Amino acid sequence: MRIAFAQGLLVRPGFSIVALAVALTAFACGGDGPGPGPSTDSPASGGSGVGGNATASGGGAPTGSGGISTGSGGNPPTGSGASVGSGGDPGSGGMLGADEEYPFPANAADETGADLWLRFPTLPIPLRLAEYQAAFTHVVSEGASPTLDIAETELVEGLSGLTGQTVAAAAAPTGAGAVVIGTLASSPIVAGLPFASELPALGPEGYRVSTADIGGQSTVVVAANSDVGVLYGSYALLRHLQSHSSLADLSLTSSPKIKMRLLNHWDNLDRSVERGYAGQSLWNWGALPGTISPRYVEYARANASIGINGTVLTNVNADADVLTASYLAKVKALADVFRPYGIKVYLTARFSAPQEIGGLSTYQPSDPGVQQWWADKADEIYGLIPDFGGFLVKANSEGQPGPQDHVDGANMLAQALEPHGGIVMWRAFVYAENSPQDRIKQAYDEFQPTDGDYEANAMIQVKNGPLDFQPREPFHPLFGAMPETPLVLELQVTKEYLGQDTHLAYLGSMWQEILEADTYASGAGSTVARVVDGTVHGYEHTAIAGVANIGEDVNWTGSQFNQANWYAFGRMAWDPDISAEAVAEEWVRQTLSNDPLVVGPVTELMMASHQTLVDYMTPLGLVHIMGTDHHYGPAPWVNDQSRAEWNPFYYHKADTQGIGFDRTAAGSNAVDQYAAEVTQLYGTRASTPDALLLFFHRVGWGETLASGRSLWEELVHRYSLGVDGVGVMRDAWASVEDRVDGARFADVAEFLQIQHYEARWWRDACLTYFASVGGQTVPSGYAAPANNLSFYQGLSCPPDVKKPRCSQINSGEPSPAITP
Ligand code: GCW
Repeated sequence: MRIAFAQGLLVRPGFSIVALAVALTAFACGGDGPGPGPSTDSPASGGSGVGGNATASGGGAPTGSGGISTGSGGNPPTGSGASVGSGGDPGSGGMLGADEEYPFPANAADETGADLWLRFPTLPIPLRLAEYQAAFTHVVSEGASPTLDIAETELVEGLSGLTGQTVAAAAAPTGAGAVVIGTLASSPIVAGLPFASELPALGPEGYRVSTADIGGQSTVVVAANSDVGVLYGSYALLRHLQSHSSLADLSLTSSPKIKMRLLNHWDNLDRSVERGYAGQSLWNWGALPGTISPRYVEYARANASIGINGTVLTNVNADADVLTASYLAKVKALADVFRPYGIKVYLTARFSAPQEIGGLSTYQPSDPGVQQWWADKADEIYGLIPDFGGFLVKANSEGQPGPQDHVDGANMLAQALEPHGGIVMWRAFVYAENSPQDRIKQAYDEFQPTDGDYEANAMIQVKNGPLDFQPREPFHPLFGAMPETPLVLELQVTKEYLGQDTHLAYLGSMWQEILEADTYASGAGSTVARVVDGTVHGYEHTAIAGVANIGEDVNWTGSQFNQANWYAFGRMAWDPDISAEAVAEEWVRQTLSNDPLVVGPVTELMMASHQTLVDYMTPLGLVHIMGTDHHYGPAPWVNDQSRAEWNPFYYHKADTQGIGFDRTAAGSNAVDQYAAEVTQLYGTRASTPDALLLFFHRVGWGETLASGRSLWEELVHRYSLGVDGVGVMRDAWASVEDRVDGARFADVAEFLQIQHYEARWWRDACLTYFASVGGQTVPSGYAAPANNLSFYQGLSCPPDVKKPRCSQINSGEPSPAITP
């Protein structure tokens, strides 16, 4: 147990110091890995974690994404310079951090966040600084290409910043302090390294960064098989140094486990962004191709630094115009900017384009004219962009046009792209307009029977869960169910249902839950990660996509902490086995500070944040109870939408008896879409983790849960934990005041204040509603809701995206919700 960040804590009025100390103690422990049981009382507990391998042996032991531990445990920070090191980055090797005392930063200059994690301030700790100054004096790039030039420039600038001395490019190593970069083919020095014969096994994008004796001098070498591998290795070296890590035994060796690591922009041609909360689209179509914004380069650079190697520029709710000649010239201009960073461009293909912009009378794939139109279009695109990645398609879904048959549609596009090496990614996000079938079953029912019917360069893109990017869902049953068809895992980086720009929710822990979930497709251990990286079924093509949260805002993502989700997506796409916590710590070190009194509390608050949000929004497996259309605030009562499955009521069905959606054999039997082990786990009330309880089961208000509380009491408890959890996050953030710059500190503090009010809004709106339909009252020991149900039902705050959206609920003290 460590309570390091309690020091210097700012305690808000109305929040008792005893409660705070208890909360912080709970917050700082729980780092022993998998939590044994389903529920604890700490706001930050991992008790509700679903746990990737919870299905193993039927025990349902939650892995507890919220169970947090920063540091190796043996080195409690005392404020006098102890290090907070994680177990290290499996992809980069070595412990992060330094053991020196960090000085209190005197008036850190205000930052906007525009630099993201690519910040290179001179080290404030003298021993490590001296180590770096001796190790890095010049950069030698053996070989010449736009990509190697970028790597060289990044190292020259990054190393100059970190060392506070001029590190220059040089033609050859001269004396001590050279960094040599190159490929086996471009660099005689690399080709002559003792480990040169091991490099080919690292593949086209892998790298090895280590120290070698060159001409009698110990030299850092960044070696790879391709120029982009050198670029990735250069960023890995900088990341290591930005974390103030030792150069002793330097060895950073890594190759990506997933081949295509893509951002999906839902950006429209008018520069609006669907589910975007960071301003307008970066792509200034009106000014392209003539004007290249410097931000295109910055964007490419940020993506390359975390291993993203492709970007779908346009919304899946597609506009055919992007396929016209004038837009393709603009797309080419972007592709030219991104290429040296190893990033390929993809487009969304509107299925009716042959009719809309091609003048044909139909767009059905059986028509030879339509087939020819797409083949010609592919030729035209590749004539401009020889390394074009391919098409992403949303068809027959939410009003988008499509073929009569998914297989015919996907295969027609695949055939058009095939001669050029392109890929089609066909989305499985479909649900019928008028179907009595449980919505979450429909994608599986439609796609699973088509397994094996697709061309080799067609992939099916599947959201992480069967519903729609909820704060928590089980994994999608298509994972593991399509052995002959490569599946793309689609994650949503933009937090459509998770507080959007304003609420702090680190998604790494949620993604880790999904990636670790066991499909049992080929026995135990067939996790979603192993399906997606091709191990389980031997997929030739492998891909992962993240719906981008990026826009024109100065800080790129609408909030400082949403940057961490972009970062985590890239790092986990490269290595789906990396721990979310290691990624969070890396991000904090690069973005905020290496001071243990920042790294510890901020990493911990990030790791607690997702579970906290789930608790105050949708605990115990509730889903989709957000306001209609904007999906921002609570609206569990809505039941007047034209399509049944657009109503929150559809998902919880609360009445006088109980709450929850029965998806067992007695209900919709959605559980049957999983492998037998998972069907058994989730189909059985007793083995279903509380975290997914109401997703799979209908439960009576008075039924007792593992905690010993009734369902109603547990609901009250979870909602209350969530509110108080935000209070703990605020206190953790308050503890870093003056240790990070004032501007970013204030940005985050302000959003956390809003989040605290809005967590209470969620709690009180949901509890007053469920209490009214269920005939329940809030038990003693918990704060009474601030207002009555009609107050909450009468609010109409969003979709106004100015902050705060809902000033009516911003008053008083939201905590404690669990009263002393
Ligand atoms: O979650 C829903 C969103 C839509 C989105 C759709 C999809 C692009 O609310 O805005 O449309 O998912 O993924 O296609």
